[in-house]
Amino acid sequence: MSTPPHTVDAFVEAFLRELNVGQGVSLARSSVNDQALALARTVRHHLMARWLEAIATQRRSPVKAVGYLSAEYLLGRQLDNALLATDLLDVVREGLAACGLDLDTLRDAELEPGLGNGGLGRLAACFVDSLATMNVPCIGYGIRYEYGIFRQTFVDGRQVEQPDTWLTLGSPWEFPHPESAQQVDFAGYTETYVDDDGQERCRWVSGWHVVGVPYNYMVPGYRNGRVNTLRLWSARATKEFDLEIFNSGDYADAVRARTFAENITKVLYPEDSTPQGKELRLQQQYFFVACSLADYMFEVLPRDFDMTRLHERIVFQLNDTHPVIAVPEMMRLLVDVRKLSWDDAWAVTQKCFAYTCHTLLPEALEVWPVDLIGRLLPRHLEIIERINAEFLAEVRERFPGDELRVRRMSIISDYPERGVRMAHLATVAATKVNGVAALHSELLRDKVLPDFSEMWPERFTNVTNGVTPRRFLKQANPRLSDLVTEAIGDGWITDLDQLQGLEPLADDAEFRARFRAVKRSNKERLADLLRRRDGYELPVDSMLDVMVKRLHEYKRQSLKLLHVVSVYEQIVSGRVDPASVVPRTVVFGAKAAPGYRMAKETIHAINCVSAVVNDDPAVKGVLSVVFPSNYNVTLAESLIPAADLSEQISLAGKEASGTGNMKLALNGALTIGTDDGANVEIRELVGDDNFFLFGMLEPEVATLAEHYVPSRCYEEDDDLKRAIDLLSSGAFAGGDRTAFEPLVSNLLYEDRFMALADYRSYVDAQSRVDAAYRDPDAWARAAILNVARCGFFSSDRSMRDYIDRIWHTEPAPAGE
Ligand code: 26Y
Repeated sequence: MSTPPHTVDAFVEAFLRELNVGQGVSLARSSVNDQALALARTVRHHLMARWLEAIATQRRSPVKAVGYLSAEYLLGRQLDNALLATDLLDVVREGLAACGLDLDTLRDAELEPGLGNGGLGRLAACFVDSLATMNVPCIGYGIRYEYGIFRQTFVDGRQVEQPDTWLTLGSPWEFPHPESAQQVDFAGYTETYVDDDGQERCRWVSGWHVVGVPYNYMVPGYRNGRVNTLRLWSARATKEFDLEIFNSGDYADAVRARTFAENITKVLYPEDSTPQGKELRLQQQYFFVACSLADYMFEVLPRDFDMTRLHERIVFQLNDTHPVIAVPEMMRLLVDVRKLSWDDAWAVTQKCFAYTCHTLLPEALEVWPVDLIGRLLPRHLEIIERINAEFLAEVRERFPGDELRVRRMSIISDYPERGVRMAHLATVAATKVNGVAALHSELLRDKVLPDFSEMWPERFTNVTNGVTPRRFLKQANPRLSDLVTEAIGDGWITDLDQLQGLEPLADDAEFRARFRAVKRSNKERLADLLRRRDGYELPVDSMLDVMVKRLHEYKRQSLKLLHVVSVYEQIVSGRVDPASVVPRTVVFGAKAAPGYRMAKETIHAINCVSAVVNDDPAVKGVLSVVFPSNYNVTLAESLIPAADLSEQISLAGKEASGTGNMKLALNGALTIGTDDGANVEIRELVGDDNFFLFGMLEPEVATLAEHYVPSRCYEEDDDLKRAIDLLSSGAFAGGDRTAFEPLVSNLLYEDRFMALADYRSYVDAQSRVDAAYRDPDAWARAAILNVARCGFFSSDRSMRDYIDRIWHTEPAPAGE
């Protein structure tokens, strides 16, 4: 199969054929959805030949591949990415115009696959993009949720969740492969038996099973001829089950069982920090991991492959603890199915996994009740118990007589109930354990897993996160991309360090003027979008102050809100002359986990404040607050290029890395931030003069935590007191003094994440921001330096780090 020609005529012909033959409509009668689907299918043709070639080459002359195991991939829209990778943008735009159609309209018809919650899922998407661009063989394995992250709407300022029905209008980017389905067993019991060689072995007699059908997605490299595969699994009832439907009298019961099977991949859990220990989530985790390992070990590899050499052909990266059940599953496949000895199996298994931790919050570490694992995966529990017994023997040998340490390190905890600590299991099995930013990796070593790092110091490492410059600069910010390319050529797209070439231009007045014009036009583009989408009037002349990320107490959206209320209060109380204030538009974008009460209260408070502030003539032209609903990748792509100020204000020591901080800096926003996560590295690179640092450092946080009394901050700071009093006064809630009571008492009497302690330092830093913004030319200079110095945050660099220090894989040109 050869690549179709890149001409407008050839495109039009192919597109009309897809419309007629694929969608079954004429151009004249076609809907926008018909046109969008036909367009997607036309574009994907251009990737097919390369895709098949990459698969064939890997089969012919296999090199070690990466198996990225992630329960989430927050992909974002596919069309633009495919147009970029194939360099078809101009041809398609012109071809569609010749058919009387508009590319932007069709683009907007695509519903993004939101198969992730936030940072971790988007990181996985950036990583597979980079690996394809770097020509590294990789299969991304995950779950094809029928409903992705919920669609957020606001009703009376409160978040209301709606199901994300992303598949209903058709999904042209996926290829189902029912013939490659895998069976996945659950429940039942285990028994021992003696095999033909007289060996005692274990057999798992399962209670029920489902099948996993793979759906393949193309992951195109950037104009390099490689297309990797993302394989997402969907659960179905089995064939036997279909027969049972005919044979059994109880048809309705049988159909219910079918629904039960398909429930496993029905919906993405919208929590992203506190695991609920839900059985269905464990089913999801085991389901996708079992499908993926069997797929790689028994389908991708030749049937007779010598499994003692498995690590020469694959390394599985565990994206947080969600896929860690893969460890006992690999042991089961090797020992029970492939009949390796326990020791041989453990030796390979230990070489096949590496583990990335994405958190520092103790409550975010997954612990599965032993009872639940025993009931759902009885054989896996036995395997985990044996791994643990052997591991603890090793601990006792290293640290004789230290039973407290043994208790701390055990994979199985006793309290509050018996549970399997998935982070411990991952650490025991992995060749490497990494955090996602320098500070995080240090804290991971010293505070989260100190006993493990003492035992195996060489196992711990850091890989600072990154973001793909293709989607988040080239595609999202075409104007800035063009300006950059005009100045330094287009090598930066695959070698982001080249942005350093912009440094001298920060001192070039004409370049600064053009940079400012780009920002301005990005704001206009955003204003158009928000007008259509949410009915907001975005003041394009004001500073765009952006805080976009999941809603979490540790991220401290409430601190940003206190700043907004303070500015408002100072103006309406007459203490500050509005004419002296730098005009600002504060943009929030955030989803809250549906069961996270305080997060939802914060959303409500932001919306209420926004309604009053935006309607008050006293602050008109000076302060406004916009909170577009349903922040997602698509919205991020419009918002980030328009931002002037990036809010990265988590309590020091709580944000593992952050990646929005990188995207914003790369698009020329200056950061106001704490010394947390990757902010630390951003500040080191861009320089103190081009970053607004505030707040306690992590060690100060740890000290203050011992005697913190938030109400004292309130008593001692008049501005803070006025802001909180105004919030409590009913002024933002039609006179209702109780409206924000939960939020306010939480801040005054608990404030787990010390927003009040950092308030003074934060508002002072905001005054420095205002002062800097008053000099637009100096601001532009600092913004350009941010762009020039953020090349390090390319996910290509992250992948290089994983390749060199963890995976030891090699790039392999596809199609040779
Ligand atoms: C177990 C379940 C409740 C769960 C589901 C999703 C737990 C966590 C998550 C997602 C976590 C996440 O997105 N973490 C973020 O990962 C980013 C990529 O490494 C980091 O930049 C960010 O700091 C971290 O919060």
